[in-house]
Amino acid sequence: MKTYKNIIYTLFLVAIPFLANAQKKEKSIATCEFTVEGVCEMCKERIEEAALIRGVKMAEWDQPTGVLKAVYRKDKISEREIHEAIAAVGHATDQVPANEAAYDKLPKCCAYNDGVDKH
Ligand SMILES: [Cu+2]
Repeated sequence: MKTYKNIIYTLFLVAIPFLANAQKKEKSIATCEFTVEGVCEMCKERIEEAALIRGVKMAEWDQPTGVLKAVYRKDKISEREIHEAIAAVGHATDQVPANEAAYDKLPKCCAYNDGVDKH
């Protein structure tokens, strides 16, 4: 009977750090929403791919509204870094202007600054 109690006690002690860790992870999850310039399905793929840097769990860009929603670990990265990663591939966000060289390399249908119609 004593052994049994010891086992339970040991399991309990082992479980504490796991639970504490799980809670910490939970707290560090953040979501953000911001506007990203883009036009088409290709933009969507490019933007979402760029947004998925280390620490980003989920990124979804809504084509009609241009709003990007992201879920990320705020203990690993900041929202600003997501903006910068997207701007680096040529898509301006509401905080970071697009990298011009990358923008110039975008396919014509994605050149959101050059008066393309949304399609
Ligand atoms: Cu495009």
